[in-house]
Amino acid sequence: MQIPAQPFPFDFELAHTALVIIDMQRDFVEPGGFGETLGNDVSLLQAIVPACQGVLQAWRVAGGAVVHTREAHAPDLSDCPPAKRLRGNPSLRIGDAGPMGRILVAGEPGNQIIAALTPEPGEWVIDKPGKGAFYATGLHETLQAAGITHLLFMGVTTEVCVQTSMREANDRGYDCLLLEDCTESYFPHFKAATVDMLRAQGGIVGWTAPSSSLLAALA
Ligand code: C5J
Repeated sequence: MQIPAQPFPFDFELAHTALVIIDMQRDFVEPGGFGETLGNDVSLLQAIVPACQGVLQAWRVAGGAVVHTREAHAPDLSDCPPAKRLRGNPSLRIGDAGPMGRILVAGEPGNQIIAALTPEPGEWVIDKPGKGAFYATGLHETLQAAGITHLLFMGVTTEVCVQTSMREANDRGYDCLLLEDCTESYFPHFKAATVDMLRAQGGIVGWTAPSSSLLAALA
């Protein structure tokens, strides 16, 4: 398959490509979670949910592999360095009790993927303690074992966990494409800058394309 993309068309084989959905969990998208404790307007992120849903549905129908990630820490916070927990002045820190349970802790209501994108049996769900999906997760080994060479990214937030994961993937040899309308930031100018820089210099980190290009190829 080939889809129009920037900086040039993106070629991929369905059998060797995974859709990677970064951190579409209640902690970031709904009020009362980690995103809001940092002072952010989470409604900005809710705008991409229909586009993400459309891509996920089409990808499932096509039979492509799906990875869902969650930024999640163990209940004893043994995988949360103090440098992360103590940074800044949030209204609640990681591990504190909030309206959706303990902030950014695995198994809590706020840590679940939003209902619109609930993982289906057979899809990979990766809990990651860092911003990048490849740090301390075993994701690379899982993808290698499945023969995955190409990754399509969507999710939040563009300049933090999405960008970090895409850079990690690029360094590990994956060809990566970011679906522009399926990612969002609490800071729209950060999203715009990230999309620009990922595909600059001949696709130094990867490609970007609107989801309509992928949907047209899958139709
Ligand atoms: C952040 C993320 N923004 N999923 N996490 O802290 O991007």
